[in-house]
Amino acid sequence: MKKPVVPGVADYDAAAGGWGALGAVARALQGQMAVGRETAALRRVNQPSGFDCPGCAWPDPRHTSSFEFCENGAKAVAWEATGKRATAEFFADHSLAELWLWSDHALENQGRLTQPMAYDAESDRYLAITWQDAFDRIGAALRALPRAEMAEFYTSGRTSNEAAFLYQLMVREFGCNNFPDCSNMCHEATSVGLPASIGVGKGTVTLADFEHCDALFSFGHNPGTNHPRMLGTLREVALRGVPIVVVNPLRERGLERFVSPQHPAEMLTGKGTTLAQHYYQVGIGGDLAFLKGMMKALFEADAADLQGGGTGLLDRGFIDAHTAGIDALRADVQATSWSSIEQACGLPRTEIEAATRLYANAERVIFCYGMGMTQHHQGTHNVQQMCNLLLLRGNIGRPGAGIAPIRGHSNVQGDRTVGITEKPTPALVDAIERRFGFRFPLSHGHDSVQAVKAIRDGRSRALICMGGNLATAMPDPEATMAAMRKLDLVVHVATKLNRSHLIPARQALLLPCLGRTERDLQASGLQSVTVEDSMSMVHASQGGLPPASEQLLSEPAIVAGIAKATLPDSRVDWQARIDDYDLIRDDIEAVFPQFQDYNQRIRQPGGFRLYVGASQRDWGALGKARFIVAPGLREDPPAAAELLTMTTIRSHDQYNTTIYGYNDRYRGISGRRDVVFLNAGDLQRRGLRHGDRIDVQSCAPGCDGNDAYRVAGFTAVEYDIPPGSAAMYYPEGNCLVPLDSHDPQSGTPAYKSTPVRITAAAVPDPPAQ
Ligand SMILES: Nc1nc2c(c(=O)[nH]1)N[C@H]1C(S)=C(S)[C@@H](COP(=O)(O)OP(=O)(O)OC[C@H]3O[C@@H](n4cnc5c(=O)[nH]c(N)nc54)[C@H](O)[C@@H]3O)O[C@H]1N2
Ligand SMILES: Nc1nc2c(c(=O)[nH]1)N[C@H]1C(S)=C(S)[C@@H](COP(=O)(O)OP(=O)(O)OC[C@H]3O[C@@H](n4cnc5c(=O)[nH]c(N)nc54)[C@H](O)[C@@H]3O)O[C@H]1N2
Ligand SMILES: [Mo]
Repeated sequence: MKKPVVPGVADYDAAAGGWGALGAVARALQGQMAVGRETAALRRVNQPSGFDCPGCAWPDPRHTSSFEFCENGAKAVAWEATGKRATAEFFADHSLAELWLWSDHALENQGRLTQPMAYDAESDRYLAITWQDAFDRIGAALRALPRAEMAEFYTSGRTSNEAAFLYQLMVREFGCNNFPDCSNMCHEATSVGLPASIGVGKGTVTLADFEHCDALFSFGHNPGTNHPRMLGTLREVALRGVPIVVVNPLRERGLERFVSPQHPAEMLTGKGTTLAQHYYQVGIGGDLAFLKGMMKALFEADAADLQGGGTGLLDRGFIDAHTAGIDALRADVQATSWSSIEQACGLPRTEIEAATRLYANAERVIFCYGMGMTQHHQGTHNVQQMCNLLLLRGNIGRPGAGIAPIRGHSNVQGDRTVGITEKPTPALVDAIERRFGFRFPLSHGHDSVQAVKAIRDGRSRALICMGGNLATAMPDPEATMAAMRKLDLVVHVATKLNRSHLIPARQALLLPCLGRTERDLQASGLQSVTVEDSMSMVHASQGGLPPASEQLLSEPAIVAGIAKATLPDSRVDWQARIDDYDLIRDDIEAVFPQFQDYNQRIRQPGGFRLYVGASQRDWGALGKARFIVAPGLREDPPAAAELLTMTTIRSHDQYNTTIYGYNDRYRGISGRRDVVFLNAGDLQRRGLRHGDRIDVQSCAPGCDGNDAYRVAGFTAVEYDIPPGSAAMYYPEGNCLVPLDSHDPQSGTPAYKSTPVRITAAAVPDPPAQ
């Protein structure tokens, strides 16, 4: 039967990249009224003397000499370097009640914030104030709290090492460890899972390893959209004839075929490079079962090989010398039946065995993964089962092999390295005391979910946000937003207006900061900041554009302003550090010895790599790497037979909660985001057709029947997705996810697996115009 024609929905047949990508960049620049500002900025992105691209955390090649083309990096730069401004006049013209009705796209598209503002309840507007007034108000409100732990300090991962270090220093001197962080919603399962497995919470590979691997597995991430520069690396891997194996419920074009804009021949012919030739469409949340299936197949093939007189498929020398726990793992895997594995992942044993052969036939293997693995109830276990599989063949700690969590925000990893953590170690407490002469409490603070709950329950009364859009990014926006309205103080340090800023507390302040692209001039001259990418490379970033407004302060300067107003007896000379960021780097080096010679080493082009023990088979305090058993096959709430499992994903035209536009080119969607991707059979069984309007009811524990956890009037799109699985965009789908739905180990919200009921829309189609 022919599919009905649905506005804004079509099949996309072309490769990723190519002219489509170039055209999209041109449109993005035009849309931001390019006045030479953005194009000038683009020439400096990821250059040795330029700024770090705020687009993603994929590393730069060593030879950062030529302009590396990336469509979504260009969008991120154009969006920040825009000529548009959200001025005091703009805020005088619009009440918050009115702005609330604007779309997320329209809010940010108003342009850069230009001066500090405070909320005035009487007029329901933000009014301009001076910086000193802003700092004084924050200081007074924080000092008025009965206890330091009644404040929450959020960080979004664009914050530089220097700003993040000063921020945590201020919060610690203030006396608390409440550090909700975007990382808690992102790769926290990595930060909790990897240390228990391999002794360090970071990936073990570098870019050079991609030149030596013999197979590359991609689990649950979409580089064509979210890390487009990675496609260049995948292309080179594919051209070496190395198999790329994808485990993902959706067929993602960016993983299948790529036309490289850096290669004229590909651009002229439009004939791209085939990337993944092996694609395993697991059901959403089926990864744990799939990984256990691969281990089961590997153990079985190993036994057969030994029986046939071979030496086996496991790396026994490595396992004996470097690991503990294989017997328990083997027992668990053997006790798990093939039929239960097949049922839980939705793929037949034969396919799992084929994937295992690809793995076992390769000498050196890299596993890359993203949010499709971490944002589940079993996020931590997913990460650890990938480690198990790698360890079984000695694929950690040697060239061409390893685990590669693909991080999100461009400095989310660095922020954690320099102390943004709600769980401080005694070593950190001691090091801060040695350097600054004060001690802070060891007691654990709040992560993101705990912070929102503390605010909801009135245990926390103040919230400071260093960037981000917490209310929209968190699950359960209703609960989160209602909680935020009850605060005494909320402060947002931001570049652009977003929905979180429209939720005023008793006092609300909106403080505009410099972006990565802009010149940061302080008393000692032009400053650089530093960032750490997904592969633990630390390098400098220096903006070159004139600031969007004369009134902008840098993030470090804003932290220092707040600190001075909050801590009149501070042990830290805040101003000296703002005058010269080298002093902040000296502090970082003193507190975290792995940054030795920090100021020298970041002056080398390309920067330096932080020590990652597991890359050297140094397992740190663990002594040995651990095989870790995950109980069962699925920890996400089971979707009863009549329900589907919903995941939430990024479109090609967004950066998290920043909506650049309404197209999702590689999935064939244009001009809209109100869609739900569904399997043809699932549509049919519900008497629905491609293009029908539908309602989505969350059936997570406690949500069924509650309208707050419901999305109404979206459009069904028949898509190549396994039966039982469904997908919609983030943040539109966030209201389906209750606050309690998270990985119990890491607290990562389970954004990627909510049981839902899909029905024809209760409210009929709007009448035709
Ligand atoms: N342009 C752009 N770049 C970005 C971002 C952005 O929004 N826009 N965001 C940044 C951030 S903060 C992050 S964390 C990264 C995110 O980058 P990704 O990790 O790629 O993020 P997502 O789009 O959420 O989706 C991940 C993939 O997981 C798959 N998936 C969904 N559920 C499952 C599942 O149960 N199992 C498996 N195996 N796969 C599943 C989806 O089909 C999708 O292909 O990108 C960063 N870079
Ligand atoms: N349903 C669902 N929800 C999710 C996810 C998902 O996959 N599905 N993914 C989660 C993930 S991985 C993440 S990381 C979070 C993201 O959560 P956040 O990091 O909180 O959100 P962003 O959308 O990245 O924040 C955008 C805002 O950051 C501000 N900003 C931009 N640049 C700068 C800067 O240089 N400095 C400062 N101070 N501010 C700046 C701008 O004001 C902009 O409006 O969302 C999470 N939420
Ligand atoms: Mo993220």
